[in-house]
Amino acid sequence: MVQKVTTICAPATSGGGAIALIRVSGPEAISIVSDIFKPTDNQVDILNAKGYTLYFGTISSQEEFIDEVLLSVFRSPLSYTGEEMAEISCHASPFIQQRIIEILLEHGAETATPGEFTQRAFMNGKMDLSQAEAVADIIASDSEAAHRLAATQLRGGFSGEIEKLRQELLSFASLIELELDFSEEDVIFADRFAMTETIIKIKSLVDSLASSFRLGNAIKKGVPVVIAGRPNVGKSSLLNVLLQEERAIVSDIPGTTRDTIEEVMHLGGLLFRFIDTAGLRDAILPTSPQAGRLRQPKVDKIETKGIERTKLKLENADIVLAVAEVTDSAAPIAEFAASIAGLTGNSGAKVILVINKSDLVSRKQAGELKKDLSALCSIPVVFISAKNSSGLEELKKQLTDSVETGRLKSPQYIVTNARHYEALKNVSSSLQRALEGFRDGIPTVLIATDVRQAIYYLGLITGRITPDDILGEIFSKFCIGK
Ligand SMILES: Nc1nc2c(ncn2[C@@H]2O[C@H](COP(=O)(O)OP(=O)(O)OP(=O)(O)O)[C@@H](O)[C@H]2O)c(=O)[nH]1
Ligand SMILES: [Mg+2]
Repeated sequence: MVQKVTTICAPATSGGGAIALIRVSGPEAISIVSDIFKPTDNQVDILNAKGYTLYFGTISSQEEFIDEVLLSVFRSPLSYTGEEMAEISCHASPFIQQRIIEILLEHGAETATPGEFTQRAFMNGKMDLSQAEAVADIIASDSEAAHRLAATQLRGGFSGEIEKLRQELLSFASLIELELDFSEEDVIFADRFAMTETIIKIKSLVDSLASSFRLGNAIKKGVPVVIAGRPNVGKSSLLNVLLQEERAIVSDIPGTTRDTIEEVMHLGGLLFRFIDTAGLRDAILPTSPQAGRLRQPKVDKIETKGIERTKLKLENADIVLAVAEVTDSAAPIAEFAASIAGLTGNSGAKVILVINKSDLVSRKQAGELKKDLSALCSIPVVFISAKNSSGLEELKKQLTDSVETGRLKSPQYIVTNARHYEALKNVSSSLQRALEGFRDGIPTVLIATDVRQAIYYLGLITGRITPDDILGEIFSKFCIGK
């Protein structure tokens, strides 16, 4: 039985402002709205209004005047959802909005579920799945880079790339399927060498897309920057001076910060997520010869937990600011930086060595330390004073330079969505199996299964899973004559 399509309504704007928008979509949208809306111009007939027209009038319920509003009419299929639609712009009083929704419900509309307008737009072919997902991303985008990625996806840039790959694999699969159809005659349509080449090419594109997820995700949620170092070196002071607010407690007692503290900040059109951590003691940085040099009060249970969290954050960091003090000498600082890099696991995080408290030494001393450090370690070194706010511009530059912004020039090749990432990984492993199949001389029918799997996973991204596609390809390209 075909389910009856309902007419849905919901406010499209969130609280605040002067004007609010209420959306109505579905087969009865115009007739329901015409029941409750009285145009100021009494010549106007809303029931027969054309699409893309706008009317001024009032909304009332029986004798109760609710509001003066503007009514926009959209006719199917030229609307956001593809259905008949009306949009009511009313005054933004929560009471007015609530009353209008109630009246719409009394006249036969139903309340929309979250995302239902966009879901209908997808169902009616107004956009594919990845574009529908981008609608949510563009609403949530809060930095220039996140907006650019969501906007590209919304306009179909990413879907376009996926669709190209899918089409290539479809042609490929159709050749293999043809061979299977003609298996008794033992014909070979597809050149094995060319096929392997194509699969290698597609797989490397898919892998490159999947590898962009780290950047895409960081841009969407904020690039995680972990501030780590021994107790008392000024990690919390650095967080505060970057944020320009007293966010974390600072004191001269080592072990002040127990928990991790996260705050976001925009730099150069990117969102960064700074994570201040509990200081790491020598037990965790075993290579340091400095043990015993610092005042080391007994580490309690809470601090131990904090340190565990620091380690966890280090494993998931994109960038680590390894903070040390200017009064230390070059060798132990370099060893400390190496230990921090070791704690980042296999995450491939970029480590920037930050030498704090540069106000405590002369320029000459700082210069010498810098020279010694550059001989000992190859990571970038920035001298700052959290106390005097000096060196911060250089640090910010290092931070933005650490993000592969070059990749942002081709936003259609950046994956921001975990679902897409999972699908791409599945595409890659299916293609890997197909390649191994060719290499090991596996029967074509099994290789075809792997290729079909890859097509299926690519189709999951854009929402175009249609096994009939393969047949369509065969008949459109080959005139077999029967
Ligand atoms: N002279 C000088 N002192 C600083 C600077 N930055 C921080 N301090 C001082 O160093 C001490 C420790 O600072 P915090 O920011 O609490 O250090 P932390 O690394 O967060 O310490 P824990 O949370 O205990 O690991 C405080 O007394 C700060 O005032 C600086 O640039 N110059
Ligand atoms: Mg601290």
